[in-house]
Amino acid sequence: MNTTTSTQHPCPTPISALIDLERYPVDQPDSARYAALVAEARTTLDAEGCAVIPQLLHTTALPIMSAEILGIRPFLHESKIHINPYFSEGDPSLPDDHAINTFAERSGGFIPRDAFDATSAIDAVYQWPPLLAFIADCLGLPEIHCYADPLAGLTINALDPGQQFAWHYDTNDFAVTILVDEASAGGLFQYSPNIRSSGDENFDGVRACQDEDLATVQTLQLRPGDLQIFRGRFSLHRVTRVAPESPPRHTAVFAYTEKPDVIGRLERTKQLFGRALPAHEEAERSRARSDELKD
Ligand SMILES: O=C(O)CCC(=O)C(=O)O
Ligand SMILES: [Fe+2]
Repeated sequence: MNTTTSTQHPCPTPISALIDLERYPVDQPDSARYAALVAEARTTLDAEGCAVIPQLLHTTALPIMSAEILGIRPFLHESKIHINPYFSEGDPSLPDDHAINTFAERSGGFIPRDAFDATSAIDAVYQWPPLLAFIADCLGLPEIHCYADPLAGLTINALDPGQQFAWHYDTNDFAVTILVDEASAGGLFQYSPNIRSSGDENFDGVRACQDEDLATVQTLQLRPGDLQIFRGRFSLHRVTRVAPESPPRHTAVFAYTEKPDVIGRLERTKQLFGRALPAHEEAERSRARSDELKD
């Protein structure tokens, strides 16, 4: 595939210096190595709802991206709230100890899409067409698109020392994440693979996780530069509390959708970013949901 076309990203660092294309020839879909990578990712996605491409990024990309995040940290929207896994209100008609009525701390923040500079190296990786095609192949999808949401499409998830992201589901069917800055202690990504399905919320299984019964839970050993493909709509997950002595943990969250021009929910956007844009209000009015899940 020709990657030096007119659609080239304005990032001054070439993609070959950001992604380790020798180890991961994501721009050579006809190569045997590409086929092997896709087959391996599909196997672990099917079995566990999660695939990790270790060290997809060149180590030289990490200081560039860390510096970029520091530069846009003033745009961080921080909050400390108590959430249930569905980001919803409690339900007084259900018992107090029901999963829906069980809230835990979600502290931390997001740096929104509109904070990124046009020349961003993180954005260059997020938008690189061969990477999108590779991720779609891993997921068994014909194609994926950058999430058109003007705040949530590309975000940095920041967890400062003492912060945690409690058990929750994502609203996207899958999420793609790159750990950029790791915590020195705590800040572990944990998940319960496919704990719910579109027909079964499995509230008892969720409640067990909330009670720290981790029998169904896996802990990922992620390193900076690893790409994670994750089915977060069906797999309950969290990031454990970052230790007080740790540096902040930063992940780049690459949101993609199967269809183009998708925009996030109005209330959830306000909850996550403290604001919404007119595009969100407009989309809310014309929305027809494709499933009945609880967020
Ligand atoms: O920071 C991460 O590793 C992922 C956090 C997460 O679950 C999310 O942003 O929805
Ligand atoms: Fe999540």
